[in-house]
Amino acid sequence: MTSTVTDHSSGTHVGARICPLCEATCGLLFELDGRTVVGVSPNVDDVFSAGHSCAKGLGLGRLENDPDRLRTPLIRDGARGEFREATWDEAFAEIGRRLPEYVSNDPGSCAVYTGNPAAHHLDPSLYLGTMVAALRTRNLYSPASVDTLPKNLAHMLLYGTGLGLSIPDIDRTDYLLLLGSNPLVSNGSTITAPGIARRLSALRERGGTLVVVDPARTRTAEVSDLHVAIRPGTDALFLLGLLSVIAAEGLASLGDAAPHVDGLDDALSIAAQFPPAVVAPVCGIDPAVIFTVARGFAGAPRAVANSRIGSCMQEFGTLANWLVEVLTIATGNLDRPGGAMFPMPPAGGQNTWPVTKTPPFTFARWHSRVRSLPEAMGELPAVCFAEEILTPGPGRTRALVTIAGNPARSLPNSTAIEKALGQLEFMVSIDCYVNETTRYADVILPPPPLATRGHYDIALTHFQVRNVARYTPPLLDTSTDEMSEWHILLRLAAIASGTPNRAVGEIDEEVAAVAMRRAAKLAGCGVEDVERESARRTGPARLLDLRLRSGPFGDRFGSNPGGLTLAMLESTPNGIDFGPLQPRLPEVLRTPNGRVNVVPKMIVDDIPRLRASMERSTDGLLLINRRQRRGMNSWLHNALPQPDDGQCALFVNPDDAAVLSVHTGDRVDVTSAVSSVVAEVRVTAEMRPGVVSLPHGWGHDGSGSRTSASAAAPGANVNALVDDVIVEPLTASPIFNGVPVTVTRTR
Ligand SMILES: Nc1nc2c(c(=O)[nH]1)N[C@H]1C(S)=C(S)[C@@H](COP(=O)(O)OP(=O)(O)OC[C@H]3O[C@@H](n4cnc5c(=O)[nH]c(N)nc54)[C@H](O)[C@@H]3O)O[C@H]1N2
Ligand SMILES: Nc1nc2c(c(=O)[nH]1)N[C@H]1C(S)=C(S)[C@@H](COP(=O)(O)OP(=O)(O)OC[C@H]3O[C@@H](n4cnc5c(=O)[nH]c(N)nc54)[C@H](O)[C@@H]3O)O[C@H]1N2
Ligand code: SF4
Ligand SMILES: [Mo]
Repeated sequence: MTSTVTDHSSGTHVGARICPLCEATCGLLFELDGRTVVGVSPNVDDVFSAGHSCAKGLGLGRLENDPDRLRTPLIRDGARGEFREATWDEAFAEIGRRLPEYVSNDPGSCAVYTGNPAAHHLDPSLYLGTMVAALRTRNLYSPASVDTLPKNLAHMLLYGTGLGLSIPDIDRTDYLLLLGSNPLVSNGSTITAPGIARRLSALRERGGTLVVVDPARTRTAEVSDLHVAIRPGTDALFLLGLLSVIAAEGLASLGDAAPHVDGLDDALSIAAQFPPAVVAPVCGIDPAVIFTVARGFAGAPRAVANSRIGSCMQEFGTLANWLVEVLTIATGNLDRPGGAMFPMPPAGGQNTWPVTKTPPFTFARWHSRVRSLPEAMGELPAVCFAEEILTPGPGRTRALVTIAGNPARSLPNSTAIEKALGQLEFMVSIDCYVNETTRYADVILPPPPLATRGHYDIALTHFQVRNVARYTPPLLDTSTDEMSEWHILLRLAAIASGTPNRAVGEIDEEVAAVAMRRAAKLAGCGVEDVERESARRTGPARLLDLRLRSGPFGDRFGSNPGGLTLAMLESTPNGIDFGPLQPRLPEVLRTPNGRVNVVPKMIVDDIPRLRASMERSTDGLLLINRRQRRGMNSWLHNALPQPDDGQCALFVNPDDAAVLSVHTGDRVDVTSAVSSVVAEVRVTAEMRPGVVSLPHGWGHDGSGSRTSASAAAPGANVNALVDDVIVEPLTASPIFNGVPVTVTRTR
């Protein structure tokens, strides 16, 4: 099927659409009958995903057509009143009446929480900043600090930017060491590689090796050559063990990166203090495994290590993520095909923009009010969210705007989060459901149908395993009762600025003027050239066009004929492939001296804490998390059929089940230092002994939500158990992988 066709005979129409749900960014085809999505199929012609998709993407029609989905703004009547449907004008009038106080009288008292889908969509990616500036607040939160922050910090210290991550070149490697990730379920994270299962089988078919380090025998572990069932939270020790072998056996070599790297010997002498015989018992594995992996990794022609959420959101997350890079660097695998490489995001990014002065170190530039926890990349750690609302005093958060987020289920200590949401004086949510979070809002503004939006995943192009540019244009205009998210954000900005009647188009011109000046500078041309070239566009399409044309493949507004423009992508909805990743050292580095310092003091200073942890008792159960194929964090459970009731069960190893005298189907209380939840047991050898697991994003209970299907099978909310006080100290990230718990049969 071609990507954009109109079938006049039946009145239906098919158009290309990049899936906005996960990091794989698959190309799909939407079949529309009028404004209704009647079919979704994989786009076999997409240059990147080549026909890959999954049940979630193919279920987008169900999501769009879910009867529980909001299509009209809602306003809460009175303090504890019910929601009522409202017009857009009424909704903005209510916001206009109540929001400005938190900007003009008490700046900073309105916080903003931006959820995961906002990171995928163009409108919030390009216009959120305008609204935040108008709100005059630094109280910004997002899942970044419950998802990737330890990895971002390690990369910031080593390579100079938090988003410019090194990516495993999985299509060309011979040895992939994967820690704390289950891509056969998640479809990959901080690696954008649609059809990752196929890519991993290709690795093994060409004689390569896949090693999976995970306390659970996941689907990915099942297809690996070696599964290392590590004890949660011990990845840093395991990695030090590998490096100690590499040091002792003289296997280290910087390869072509040598001229740009300092401090490797210091890193290796640290590692030498953690030989396999010392670390293996704490990791709960055989020391021989560490020798095997170290020799295999160092001996492979091309090898790369990669870590994700299991080794980020844990007690030693920053150390572990730093060591992943050190291992890759120490074996000569940084910045070479088959190793760890830096993508070239076509719409530009911190590591493509030229260095004019020392780049800012975007960490700990300010601190939170209550606990003095450090800012990271412009945001406060999400573990501050509840206390900033609940703790009295000047600067208290009194109002909140949420965009595409469900902090009541995504953030640790949900009891405190919900208490805090309940104490807000005013709350606006831009969201398509009344869920565990938005039920506390005073006004809810629904986003328009997917088919009305253009899609280009700006953030994820930083993580692509090939340099690819794809844009799928809107397939429909917004109808009179719908509003695009950029309009919503700019209307909120106008209200927050005290000019509620200002036209959205006027604010957009102001935003674009700044973007045009920047684009002109990047492209090395005059602003008049940029203005002339982008005269016919407005909104997100104009801002994206400016970024593409001034980006690394761009046409520079005419001075690089044949270069990339949005118009080019509009006429090629299957995308343009610029080929495999290319070496980028040293131009990619944004560290103060333009070099890689392998032993950043901030991280190395954390080693004594790691060493001290080795003395602790390893008795007791540790809770970890898992993802599910039909879920996307907390929000697909209502619209997509879920496989079975038991999918939310607490997974327990048979040995532990025997000690606890529990069986599959029993109900148990799972209790942490913070709270307790009830879950059903599933006894399975998937878990290593001493480790139990629950999925996150469940707990669709309590009153006030309007998600009828998921309320019928609510599941247990794992974040009720996760601590927001005991955190990973460098980044203040929650430790949801490795929560000490007790499990007892429910009475
Ligand atoms: N189907 C589906 N896909 C998704 C999502 C979803 O909810 N559902 N969410 C999306 C999002 S937002 C993200 S960020 C990505 C995340 O993508 P991934 O990082 O691949 O996420 P998980 O599948 O949770 O895999 C984490 C793994 O870490 C393991 N683990 C737990 N503790 C430890 C530990 O201490 N050490 C080690 N080595 N491993 C540990 C767990 O057993 C689990 O298998 O997935 C995305 N894709
Ligand atoms: N214990 C534990 N906690 C975790 C994790 C874990 O593994 N374990 N994973 C963490 C991770 S990696 C992440 S990313 C976070 C996710 O944290 P959140 O982003 O807070 O949670 P989501 O469930 O993704 O919520 C998405 C929200 O966006 C709404 N939405 C969907 N599409 C749109 C849209 O187009 N526009 C608007 N305006 N709204 C939309 C949905 O209705 C839903 O309310 O959870 C984190 N929390
Ligand atoms: S793998 Fe991810 S991007 Fe692809 S169809 Fe599924 S949810 Fe969408
Ligand atoms: Mo995430």
